[in-house]
Amino acid sequence: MLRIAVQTKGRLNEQSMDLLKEAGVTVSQEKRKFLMRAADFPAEIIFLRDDDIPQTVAIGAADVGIVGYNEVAEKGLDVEILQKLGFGGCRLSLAIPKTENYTGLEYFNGKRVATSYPEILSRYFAENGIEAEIHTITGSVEIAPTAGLADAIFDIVSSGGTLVSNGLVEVEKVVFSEAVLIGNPQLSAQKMELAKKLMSRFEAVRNGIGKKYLLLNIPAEALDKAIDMLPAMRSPTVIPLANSQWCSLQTVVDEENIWNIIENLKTIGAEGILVLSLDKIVL
Ligand code: PRT
Ligand code: ZN
Repeated sequence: MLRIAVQTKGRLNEQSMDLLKEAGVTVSQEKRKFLMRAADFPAEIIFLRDDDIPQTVAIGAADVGIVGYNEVAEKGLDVEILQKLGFGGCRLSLAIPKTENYTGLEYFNGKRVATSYPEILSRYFAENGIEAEIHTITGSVEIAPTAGLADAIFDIVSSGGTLVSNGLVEVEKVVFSEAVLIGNPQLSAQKMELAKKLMSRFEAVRNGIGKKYLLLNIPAEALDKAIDMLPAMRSPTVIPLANSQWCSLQTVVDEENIWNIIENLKTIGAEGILVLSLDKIVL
């Protein structure tokens, strides 16, 4: 049995639960409890605040967890990063009031910087020879300069809208983050087996994102041209049809190119084009 830590609520909860569900690890959404057994995989899900996930995994109270890399980097605990999960993308950046004239990193010498990530920031300043005062704040860091509590902030940025609405400008992007699967470094062989199974399912789900399955009929004489138009994962599947002058082509394509590909294929005689949704790709 693998115990998986997931954020109770907040930005990563929904996508973590969706990913688990797509990977065949489902719990009842109706009566949610702190600890829930999955119906279809030997796992249980423990719901926690994201700040507590690295420690819970480090001490082995959970075997693996889904959490932002920023939390893992800040806590500096003994956990393994098993897999990047491709959602929850953001960065930890330094920002200053937009009325200030930014002269480079040395600007921060002697300044007061408010943050919820003091460890990452003090490491970064130390590496770059900057001596600043770090003020640890939990909660709305972005209001600290206006409130007179700090000269600058070091905080999570994604769209940048929060900075703009607080009159701040991002001047240094320090750490790029996304949701990651972390694991206890001393997992038993049996738990490691389950964690690996989970990782390969996650990968299959991610491989399917933004992809479509394309099926079409093409005159045999245009087959080579059609294959050239298709960026297949290996090479497209070609199936002869009862009418020997035609064949069927099947392949996976990127969703964003789908209309160009279809229009190009039509110019060389493709017919009966089907575009199918695709859930998972196991490579
Ligand atoms: O209650 P709990 O402690 O579990 O949650 P939390 O409130 O500490 O974290 P939560 O749910 O806000 O975020 C969880 C994780 O999502 C973070 O640790 C990051 O890994 C990731 N993430 C991705 C973000 C953002 N994007 C993000 N934009 N976390 C926070 N923000 C904040 C940002 O600081 C800003 O104040 O959202 C605001 C909007 O950002 P902009 O730049 O889009 O305006
Ligand atoms: Zn938190």
